Formats: sequence, structure tokens, C-alpha cells
Amino acid sequence: NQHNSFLLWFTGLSGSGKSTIANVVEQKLHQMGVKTFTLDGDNIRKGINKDLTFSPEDRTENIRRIAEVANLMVNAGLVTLAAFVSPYKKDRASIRSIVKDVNFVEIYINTSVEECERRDVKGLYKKARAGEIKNMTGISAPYEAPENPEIEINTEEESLDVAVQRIIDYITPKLKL
Ligand code: GGZ
Repeated sequence: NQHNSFLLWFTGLSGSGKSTIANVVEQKLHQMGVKTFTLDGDNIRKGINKDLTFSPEDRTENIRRIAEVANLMVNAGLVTLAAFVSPYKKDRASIRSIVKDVNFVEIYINTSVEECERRDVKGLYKKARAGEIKNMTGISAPYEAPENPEIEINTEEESLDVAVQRIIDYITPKLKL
């Protein structure tokens, strides 16, 4: 099963649904016989990037290292999925230049901060409101929304299944199955 490898980059607020969507996309790709790897906060911020905070400078360094690692994986032939808040436009633009532009698919998980705060899966928004967490994206730190993402998902209007299928439909023609 030969395929072209590329990077699916999921950006959006904490709790927007990035990891959930990425995980289902990955399952579907496996069913299609595609070799994948997913990078997310669990395997990156607890490992290679455990020295980094959520300051603007450290977020930039976080994304730079992830982009370099993702580039190695893409070069090794894996469809690589990455789910990170990645709030800064300039950082996302630099991913695009680290990984070749044609291999980069930016997927904007557009969920309003109101909805993310309502879900508050990890209780982080509550802590941010109480001042226990500083630099919380959407509350006390910026999120610069993508203007021209390859794919935009509005999780408040679109079901998980439909969103996943749209992503699969976008990438299927890029795959040599
Ligand atoms: C944003 C934070 C913060 C702050 C901890 N701001 O929903 P989560 O928990 O699992 O995803 C968030 C994750 C963000 O890490 P990233 O590496 O994706 O961020 S960035 O791309 O901006 O470097 C959230 C948790 O870590 N978290 N504190 N202050 N998210």
C-alpha cells in the first residue's frame, strides 16, 4: 500500500474537539490501510517538550519542535496527524515552510470559546477564570484564527461523523491506495 505522506495539522482552542476528530480520522485511515502517527499534547508536552510553558515564546518553540518531528515522520512515509492549539498565525506559517507546503493540510476546528468553556472537559476554563491558570488561550491569551485553512470544521453545526468524512474526502485523492 503506497501512499503520499502528508501532515494533517489540527488547530483550535482547548476543548474544541481537535483530538477527538483527529483520532477518528486516524481510525478511518487505518481501515484504508494507511500508515499514520498522531502527535498531541499527551506524547509531546509530557516528553520532548516538557521543559516548555504556555508563554508566547515557549508556545512558538513547542510548535517549531513539533513541526520538525512531524517533518521527519512525513519523510518516513507516514500520514502524520498533529493536534495542538497552535494559536499564532506566524507559527502555523512556519510549519508550512518546514514541511513542504504541498504536504501541509491545515484543519481549523472552529468551536467558539463560549462553547469550549461550556464543555470545559478538563476544568481549565474554570481555573483560568479563577486566576489559577495564566495565559489560557481564549481567556487570557490570544487565538489567531486561520484565514485560509484547507479545511474548517464548525463543531457546533456539524456532527463528528460528517466532519470526519469531509476530512477523509479531502485527503483521499491525495492518497495512492
Ligand atoms: C491553553 C492549556 C493551557 C493554557 C494547559 N492555554 O484541552 P487540552 O488541555 O488537552 O489542550 C490544551 C493543551 C495545549 O497545549 P498545546 O501544546 O496544544 O498548546 S500550544 O500549541 O499553544 O503550545 C490544554 C492544556 O494544554 N493547557 N494550560 N494556558 N491550553
